[in-house]
Amino acid sequence: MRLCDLSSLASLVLVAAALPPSDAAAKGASKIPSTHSGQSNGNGLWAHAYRRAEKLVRQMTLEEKANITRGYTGDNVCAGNTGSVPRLGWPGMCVHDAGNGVRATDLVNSYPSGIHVGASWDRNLTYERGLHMGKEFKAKGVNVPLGPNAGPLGRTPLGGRNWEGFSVDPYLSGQLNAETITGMQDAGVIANIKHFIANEQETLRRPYFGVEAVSANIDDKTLHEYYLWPFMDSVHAGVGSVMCSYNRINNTYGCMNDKLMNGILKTELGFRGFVMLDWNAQHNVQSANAGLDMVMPLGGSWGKNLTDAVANGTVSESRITDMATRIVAAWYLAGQDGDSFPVPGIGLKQLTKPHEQVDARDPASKPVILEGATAGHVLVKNENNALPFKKKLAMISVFGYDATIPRTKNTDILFQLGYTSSPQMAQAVLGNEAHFDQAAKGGTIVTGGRAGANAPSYIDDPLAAIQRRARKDGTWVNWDLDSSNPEVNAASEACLVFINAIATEGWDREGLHDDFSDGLVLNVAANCSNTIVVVHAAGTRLVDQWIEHPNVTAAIIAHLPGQDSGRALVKLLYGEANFSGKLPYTIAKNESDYSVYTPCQRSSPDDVDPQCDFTEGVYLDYRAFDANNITPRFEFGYGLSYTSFNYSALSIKKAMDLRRSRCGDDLWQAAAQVTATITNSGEISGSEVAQLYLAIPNSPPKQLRGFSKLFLHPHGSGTVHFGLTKRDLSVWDVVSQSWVIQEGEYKIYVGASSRDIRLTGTLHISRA
Ligand SMILES: *[C@@H]1O[C@H](CO)[C@@H](O)[C@H](O)[C@H]1NC(C)=O
Ligand SMILES: *[C@@H]1O[C@H](CO)[C@@H](O)[C@H](O)[C@H]1NC(C)=O
Ligand SMILES: *[C@@H]1O[C@H](CO)[C@@H](O)[C@H](O)[C@H]1NC(C)=O
Ligand SMILES: *[C@@H]1O[C@H](CO)[C@@H](O)[C@H](O)[C@H]1NC(C)=O
Ligand SMILES: *[C@@H]1O[C@H](CO)[C@@H](O)[C@H](O)[C@H]1NC(C)=O
Ligand SMILES: *[C@@H]1O[C@H](CO)[C@@H](O)[C@H](O)[C@H]1NC(C)=O
Ligand SMILES: *[C@@H]1O[C@H](CO)[C@@H](O)[C@H](O)[C@H]1NC(C)=O
Ligand SMILES: *[C@@H]1O[C@H](CO)[C@@H](O)[C@H](O)[C@H]1NC(C)=O
Ligand SMILES: *[C@@H]1O[C@H](CO)[C@@H](O)[C@H](O)[C@H]1NC(C)=O
Ligand SMILES: CC(=O)N[C@H]1CO[C@H](CO)[C@@H](O)[C@@H]1O
Repeated sequence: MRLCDLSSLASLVLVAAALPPSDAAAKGASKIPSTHSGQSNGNGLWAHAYRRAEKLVRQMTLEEKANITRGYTGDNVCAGNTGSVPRLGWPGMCVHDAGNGVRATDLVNSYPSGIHVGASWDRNLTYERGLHMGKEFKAKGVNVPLGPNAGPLGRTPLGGRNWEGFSVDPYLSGQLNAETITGMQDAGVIANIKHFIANEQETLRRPYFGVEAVSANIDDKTLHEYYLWPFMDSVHAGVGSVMCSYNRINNTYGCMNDKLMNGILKTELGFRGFVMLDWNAQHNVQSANAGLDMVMPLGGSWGKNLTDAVANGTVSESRITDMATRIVAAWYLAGQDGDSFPVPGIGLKQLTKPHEQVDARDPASKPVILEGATAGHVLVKNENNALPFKKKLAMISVFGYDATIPRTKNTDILFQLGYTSSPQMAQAVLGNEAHFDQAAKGGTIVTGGRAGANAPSYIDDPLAAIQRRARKDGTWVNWDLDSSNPEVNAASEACLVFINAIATEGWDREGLHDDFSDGLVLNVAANCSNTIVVVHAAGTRLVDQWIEHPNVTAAIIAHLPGQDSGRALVKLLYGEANFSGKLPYTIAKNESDYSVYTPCQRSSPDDVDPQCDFTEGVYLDYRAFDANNITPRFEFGYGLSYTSFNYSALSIKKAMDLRRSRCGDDLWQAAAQVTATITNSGEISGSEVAQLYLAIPNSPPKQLRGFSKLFLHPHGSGTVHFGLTKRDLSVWDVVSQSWVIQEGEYKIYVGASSRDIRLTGTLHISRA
């Protein structure tokens, strides 16, 4: 990944100006704090892993090499098991779901889901979550956890899997995916970034009944600047494996796509690990030539076909050697060769049969789970000092199906017993057999459905946590979780209404709000002047039916907190913890405000070749709201706090070496350093997520290119640092097939959200 400007970047000069001018230039020279991500692309580590892998693979026969590129049924419930090489003692690998903890087993923890982590904008917590989840996968004998997720990003807000990823914004997604990958691989497992690429909808995601999967038709510039961007960060972070996707891109299936797997991923990005098939995705023996390295879940005749293909010259033996080497190199990279790695799949036995208890939980992960649960809550409305509560409430009322625990924790046992892909399956996964439409009405949700989900140790639900607090404070608690028009005790000091919006792999959502839940909120608000709405949301959830109601004094988008949901919420309600989450997507006033709303459909009932043209380019979410001048309800990056923050002293310093930029330079080299001073101007301590948006010439009005989270005591101040790399300033040039920095004026915006800009400056890039 190199920078290349054919029109002689050598003579470009960068001039920085902060407006208004500030005296903070001296401070601006301070070093960008190191984060876990982006330390290196692991080149040194890969080189070492490759030397060892080549040595081992050299001893394998063709049949043995082909054997480790395919799946087998094991005596476990791993989503897949690779072949092994018993003759050389290579044990094979267990590959397994996924997103917020180890799926389909017991004695594990349920961490906040991707969207919740995205709302935290917290690099450190994201790394810690990856590390602690990774350790649980390792303890269970999982070599390759099937995550994290950089696609779907969320082209349509209805996307059934958007919640598995961190954000619709490629920069935020890329940063948090890199942290997660580094954390997981530091724990000794091989991260798997998925789904490569443009897996943006569940509708028509796979070929069925003679209808091909949808073809995502994306131009080269959009591909690079949007959908590929977080995969670049993932490769840079040294990710060991990539999962190719079910859909077609420009009419060629993801797992058969030479241009994407060989051309872009392995050659352009320099990915050195292995590409794994999404389960039963379209492929053939030519897929090996196109860059596919491993087939899942079962190989069937794949291994034999590969060896036959070598015999008849369709696939070269060196390609098979490369496939095996990539797989074994990733295994060495993660340190799985030593004695410390358990027998693959050891902790993933059928739960309904006698099995050893393999407890993967480490008490050290408790603060990571609780802080993670807290950090992804976003306060979007707070009037009349509704929150935080004063120390003791005399009476509180709780309403809504989402306040309490589902009746059954049957989570993944049903999955193991062979439940198939259906909405009923999703209900079962969530313990919500009773209802499934847009809301899961059988109980609180702490995750979305299917492959991205896992079973929690326990669910600390909101009502249980409220009751614990009530015992301490002597609060009288009323509740009615069933009625859509409940009676309200007029002496209630606060009425909490819990609703949700569910989503699951396999289906796109039918809408972004449901009448039952909205009606419930309105009915409570009609009779309670302090109505506080809590929305557990597996994706974007519109609030316009009630957000302006004068009795709705506060609203919290609580996302998908994982098993510590209730405890985290109650700490926030009572001010023991302080809101700092910000939306990693835009909440519109109306569905029709999104530049893309509906997933692509077949053009007619006879259409067997569905096409989806990504004609909107990079104009999605806030990029489109900004460009089209549409006022959202709550913009990207928005979130309230119990305190307030002042921004001052913007400083923009060019990195000395930009002047000397040449074709071939490292894209990750520093181009400019931006700093600002943030002051907690309120009376409550709290964290602020300061955001940097860049206006790149010939691009959307603003694009996120930096964020920094800072904890401040009342009246305290601190400096936020944003390091802009050459890549951050670049656009993809289709003609030269390279990243280029254009001449011109680059506006720099630093603020509390994408529309709450507090400081503005410019970078001028011009010929010397
Ligand atoms: C291929 O892998 C399977 C499953 O691990 C193993 O049983 C078999 O012996 C392997 N075949 C060879 C040729 O090593
Ligand atoms: C898809 O087609 C567009 C339009 O021809 C082209 O710009 C782009 O490079 C193609 N991408 C892939 C991966 O084939
Ligand atoms: C192997 O080849 C046969 C014959 O071409 C084909 O039917 C089968 O699907 C192939 N198996 C795999 C796993 O690709
Ligand atoms: C070579 O073998 C592969 C695997 O059996 C098969 O798919 C392919 O059609 C064969 N090609 C030729 C030219 O025989
Ligand atoms: C990172 O997060 C962990 C876990 O929450 C915490 O213990 C640690 O202090 C944090 N480190 C920094 C530098 O914030
Ligand atoms: C607000 O709640 C009070 C009851 O506490 C009720 O009298 C009033 O009508 C409500 N306001 C609206 C606009 O519904
Ligand atoms: C969006 O507008 C349509 C048509 O006016 C309306 O039916 C719908 O309720 C609106 N959605 C929201 C969330 O207000
Ligand atoms: C913060 O900014 C506001 C408005 O700009 C100003 O009134 C206030 O004095 C500032 N507070 C601090 C601590 O700088
Ligand atoms: C939240 O703010 C309150 C009031 O300043 C403070 O007592 C508490 O320690 C803060 N909690 C956290 C987790 O920062
Ligand atoms: C149970 C109860 O008091 N419901 C009332 C809520 O408010 C509406 C509108 O004011 C009344 O019609 C209900 O009777």
